[in-house]
Amino acid sequence: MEALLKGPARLIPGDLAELEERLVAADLGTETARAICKEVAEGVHREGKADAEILTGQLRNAVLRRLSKADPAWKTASPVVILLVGVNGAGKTTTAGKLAARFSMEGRKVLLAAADTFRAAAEEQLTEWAARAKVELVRAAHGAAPSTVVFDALKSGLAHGADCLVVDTAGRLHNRQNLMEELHKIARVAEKAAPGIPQEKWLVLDANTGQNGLSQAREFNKGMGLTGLVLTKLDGTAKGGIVVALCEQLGLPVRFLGVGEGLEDLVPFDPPMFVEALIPNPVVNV
Ligand SMILES: Nc1nc2c(ncn2[C@@H]2O[C@H](COP(=O)(O)OP(=O)(O)OP(=O)(O)O)[C@@H](O)[C@H]2O)c(=O)[nH]1
Ligand SMILES: [Mg+2]
Repeated sequence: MEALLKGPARLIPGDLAELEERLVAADLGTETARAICKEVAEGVHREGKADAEILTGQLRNAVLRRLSKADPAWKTASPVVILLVGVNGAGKTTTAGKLAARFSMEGRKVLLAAADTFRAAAEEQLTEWAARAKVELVRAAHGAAPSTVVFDALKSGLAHGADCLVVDTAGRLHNRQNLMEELHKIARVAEKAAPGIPQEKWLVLDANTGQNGLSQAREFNKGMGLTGLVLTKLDGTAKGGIVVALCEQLGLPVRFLGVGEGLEDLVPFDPPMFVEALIPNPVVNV
């Protein structure tokens, strides 16, 4: 912010252009970046002056306003079923393991369902996560229909008092009709086992995907009606701004952020904390 401000007490068009450039570089997308800059300029105008602190404050407010409010209803549903979907390698299996560990620590009886029956290695991977998270796992014979695994998991899980089912699915491209249909089938079959299930359909997105993540989210949302997002690999990118663009353009709540490969590297999305991390305090020269 200090570096951005050329004049000591006011914001000039050059400053705004540079701010916009930086927001775009942080992956907020041109549309969102432009709208935020406009709001910041108006805010600074209202304040009557522009120093780094005022600018930071205005910028934080403009971003915070765009971050969707999380709706905590899913936390209290019992049993709650969470379906994790997304493109290949986004971090679904890792997130399923981390979620299972977290929910189990919170005192829930968690069951993991290996509905990625496409690759044998996928079930192995989830089996390892189940062991790490110390939760039960339901898997089927390799090649079984994913919906069968979910149905079995629901039947046996509910019979044994599980109250939280996390479903890992195979990676798929949002434009593959038959693969999207498979997700519908999982949801339909689940609903047969217990009405109103699955309550949650979360798209797992690699934060490094950049603006392409937006179109992925749009397509998945159109195809199956998402209820939330999980952004992964935020530990390896300085481009967390994609979260802002996603919230603004899709209006979907971000549920969790993946910040590493370990069991505990998953944090609930907290808008004010996120904004502080995205826009740090200005350096005060003494
Ligand atoms: N640094 C970092 N790596 C992550 C994170 N989440 C997942 N990964 C890594 O990303 C890679 C892919 O993760 P998976 O969980 O296998 O992804 P997936 O979506 O299940 O992949 P497919 O099942 O093949 O579609 C693995 O090497 C993970 O360790 C994260 O938050 N941070
Ligand atoms: Mg996987």
